[in-house]
Amino acid sequence: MESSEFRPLDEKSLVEYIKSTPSLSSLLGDRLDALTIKEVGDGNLNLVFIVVSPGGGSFVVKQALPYVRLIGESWPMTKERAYFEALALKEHGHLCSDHVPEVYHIDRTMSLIAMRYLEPPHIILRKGLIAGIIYPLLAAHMSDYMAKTLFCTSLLYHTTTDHKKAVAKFCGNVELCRLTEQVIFSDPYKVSQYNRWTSPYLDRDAEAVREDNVLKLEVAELKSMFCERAQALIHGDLHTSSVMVTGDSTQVIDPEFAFYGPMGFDIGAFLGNLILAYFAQDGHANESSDRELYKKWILRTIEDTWNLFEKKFTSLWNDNRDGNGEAYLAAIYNNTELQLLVQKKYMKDLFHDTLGFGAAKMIRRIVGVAHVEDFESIQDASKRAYCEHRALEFAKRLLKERRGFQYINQVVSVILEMPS
Ligand code: ADP
Ligand code: SR1
Ligand code: MG
Repeated sequence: MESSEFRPLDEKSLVEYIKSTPSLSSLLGDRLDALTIKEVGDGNLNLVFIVVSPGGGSFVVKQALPYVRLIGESWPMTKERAYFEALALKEHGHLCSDHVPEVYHIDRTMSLIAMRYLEPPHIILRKGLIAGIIYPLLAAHMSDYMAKTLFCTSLLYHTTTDHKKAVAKFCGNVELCRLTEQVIFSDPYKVSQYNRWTSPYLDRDAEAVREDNVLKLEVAELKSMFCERAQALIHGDLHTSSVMVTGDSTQVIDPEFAFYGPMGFDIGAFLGNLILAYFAQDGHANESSDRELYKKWILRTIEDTWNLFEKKFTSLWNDNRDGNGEAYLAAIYNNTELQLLVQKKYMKDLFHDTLGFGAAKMIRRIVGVAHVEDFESIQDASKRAYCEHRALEFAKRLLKERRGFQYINQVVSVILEMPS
């Protein structure tokens, strides 16, 4: 049942909402009088309530407010984002149900989604990376998620007619795309009221970003690709706080920025955030752990994620060569040599897009509006600035020199070579 008008919920009014919504109350049995409800939203944008009934039923309710929570009501933002998040969760869940929480209920008027509660020991991956926890299946799971969702929403799998229809469905998420355009591709490269950095240590670094013509040329190319290339249905915000994990489960949440965009934006977001986690480790090292082994695991995960992604994506391509995909018609790309050439070029371009977007995502987290806990949790400002400076220097180099890399292990070698 849809509500007739929007109203922001709190822990009390949510109980009434659940009682009047059979698709939700039926998940909780008949003990609606004794629900435990807690607002746990620690993201930048929305309210998130965990609902648990004494009988054991549970779900999460996520509601979008008409502004950016991180900043407040002075930064209005469409609450329609909840509708696009629900659409993307459903579409990606259909393609990769192992790694996307099930959606139980959508109320477009209330800008609200109810979904599976990813119960403890699930935690946000970024927090696990800060705590130094190893996730042996992370690369396998994330490469699976990205290969399936990106391949199966691209023209390698769909007809151009189906693709255009799907693109049109997500065009309405324009405000969220414009937010990304601003905070990733524009603000870090100019003076903006929202930018911040670890001052005074990084004052010169922030200024250098604003004065770097080569960097500005490169970021313009990425911005244009982000705005113009409807390559696949991307998550749109695939950083390490959009992934919840245990030792054997990996779940991707929070695709409210989803739209048809460049695949490299998702892969780059994930890898770029792992690289941020790597550079933050020196700030988390202490007497009990120097984090050296953990740093090695992060680098291996970066390599494995790309290599497994490439393998799974190309094998989906090979398996579906005679399917509906219209990007490379079988009648034209009709011999093995040509097919290999085409595939090699596609994957090379995707790799370079990935590195470019990954680098841009790193830069925005150091000199832009929304920072990451990996660095923010380093109390000593000079130590934090040291870690951020190295990450920023690496990201600038990656953005400028990305086309020179052929393999992911070469990227890792440059990370290891960064001066202390
Ligand atoms: P935002 O859109 O504001 O970034 P998120 O979707 O990232 O919000 O959710 C904020 C927090 O709520 C997450 O960091 C996580 O702790 C919690 N959360 C979100 N979805 C779930 C879920 N399905 N199960 C358990 N916790 C969740
Ligand atoms: C105001 S920028 C807020 C950021 O939080 C979201 O998670 C996105 O990354 C967005 O860029
Ligand atoms: Mg989030």
